[in-house]
Amino acid sequence: MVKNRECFRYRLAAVAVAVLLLCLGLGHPASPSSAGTARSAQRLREHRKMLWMPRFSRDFPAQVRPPADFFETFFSAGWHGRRAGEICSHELLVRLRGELDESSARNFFARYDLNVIKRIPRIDIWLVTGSEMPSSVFGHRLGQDSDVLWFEPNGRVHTSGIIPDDNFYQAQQWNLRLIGLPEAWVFTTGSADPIAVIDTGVDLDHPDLAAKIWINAGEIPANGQDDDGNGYVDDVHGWDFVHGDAVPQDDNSHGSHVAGIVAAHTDNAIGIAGVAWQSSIMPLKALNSHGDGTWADVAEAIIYAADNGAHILNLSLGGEESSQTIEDAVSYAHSQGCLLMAAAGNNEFQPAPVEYPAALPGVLAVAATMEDDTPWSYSNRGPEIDVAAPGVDIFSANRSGSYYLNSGTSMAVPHVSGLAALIWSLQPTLTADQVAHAITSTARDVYTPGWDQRTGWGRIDAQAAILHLVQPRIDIVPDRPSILVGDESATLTTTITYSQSQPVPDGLTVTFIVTLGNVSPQATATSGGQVTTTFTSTESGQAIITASVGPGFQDALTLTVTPRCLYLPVTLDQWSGDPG
Ligand SMILES: [Ca+2]
Ligand SMILES: [Ca+2]
Ligand SMILES: [Ca+2]
Ligand SMILES: [Ca+2]
Repeated sequence: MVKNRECFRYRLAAVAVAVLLLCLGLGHPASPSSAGTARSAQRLREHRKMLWMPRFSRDFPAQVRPPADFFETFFSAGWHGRRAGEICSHELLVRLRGELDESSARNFFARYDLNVIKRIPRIDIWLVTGSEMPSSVFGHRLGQDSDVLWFEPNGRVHTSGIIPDDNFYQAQQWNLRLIGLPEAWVFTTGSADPIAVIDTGVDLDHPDLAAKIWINAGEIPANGQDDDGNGYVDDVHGWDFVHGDAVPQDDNSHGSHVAGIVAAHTDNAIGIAGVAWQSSIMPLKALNSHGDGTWADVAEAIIYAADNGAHILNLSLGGEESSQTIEDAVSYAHSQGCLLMAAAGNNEFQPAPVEYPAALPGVLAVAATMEDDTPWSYSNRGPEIDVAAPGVDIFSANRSGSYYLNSGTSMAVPHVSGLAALIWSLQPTLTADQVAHAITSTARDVYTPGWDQRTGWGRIDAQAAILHLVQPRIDIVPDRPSILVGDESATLTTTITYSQSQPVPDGLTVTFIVTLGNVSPQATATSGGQVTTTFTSTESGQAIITASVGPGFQDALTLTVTPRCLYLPVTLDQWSGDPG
């Protein structure tokens, strides 16, 4: 009985496919190739869609066979062409008509010089590989084999969001992905406002930093005059408080590493990506070539930053004892609307208390966490800790124009500084305390539940921080009543709007989850904030479809899929009268 019903369903599917193919005009030979890229891509999309249907069966009418140029188009546009990055070039996923055991399947695929990599359990799909790039001739042969139900190239999937092209980004910068920056960068990559890096200086000639160094517009370089009257002669690129000159060149590497994390030249095809792409770096050298400095120099650097247009002060430094001078400098910068963040400290004898200035009120104290969000064992702890950020094996700039790995709470701080810059670029009217709150209140709780003295409110989460700022609203609406019959499809329109007045950015990724049936797992919103997707199901039941742009920002709808023919069981309980 069940089998018959399956057959009936397949026949229905066959008719539906035939109608669809005829509607699309795919049953006819393709017109001579003047096919431009767009048309090619369109055909590829159609073909990919068709691949999911059981249309290579012998039982199907001749007109639903693939058009003559099907495989040629498929392999040239989809396999060898510009979408190559989306496809595992030597791998196919194949569904066979019958269920074969492993050795029979190996024999079957050997006829096509394909080796079995594995079978995906439950859904009976084989992952196979060929030593040679399959050609259109090959594809045609495989497609014509009546034992093959369908096949498709093994595709690649990736996280959503903006992927910068810097060549070390994918291999080395796990830290940026971990804190949700690709998703945050869709909304903002920052503004040009400077971030003060109070440190050992910055490599002013580094290929990933040189173009990012702050320029003091009011100062004429090298004329021996304090043109802008700020008390510093020729301070075009900040100041070196250690040597008392206008060249805050890094002679240690620590400052370049920190500067690279916060705002390296990003998406420039070289080196690394930074957290805040657009921000400029105000290098203020207050630490010498050994990484040591004095409270006097640090305090003066803080005041310089506050007076010369920096609202974010990165202090990847600390001392065990406080000083009135540093407290006064911090208070002054705070009164000028600055947000200061500092390193908790790296003491090998743990537990060790939070260092200064991180331990001061009005300074965000940053602890370091590992790739798995556990606290770094050397990271200082205490009641002053506000947040944590990645700080171990961080890849960033070296002073000689190169790059290196470094670890410490110093490396954690610039992640937070960069996030502050992203937040402020979206909402410039926020106060420093509001920016700090946006960071701490959206941090991901790690280590022990709730605030804890090793990770504070948790590891920073740029995606969550930006989404909470923007407060997107998501509405998912079907194009038809909520009941689908048989294999009917529904078009779902998802609209994203902001409570803020900003337009929805290009490239915002909407993720779909279904409890039954199919819908493409991700789609990218157009600049109008809309995404259209198609829902289909070959099974009956209730499908809950959730559209989300990030944790907590989602909408769901329910569709009911019913069989096309209902089999109503009829039971004769009793028989009365004469059957006559
Ligand atoms: Ca000056
Ligand atoms: Ca000058
Ligand atoms: Ca770069
Ligand atoms: Ca915690």
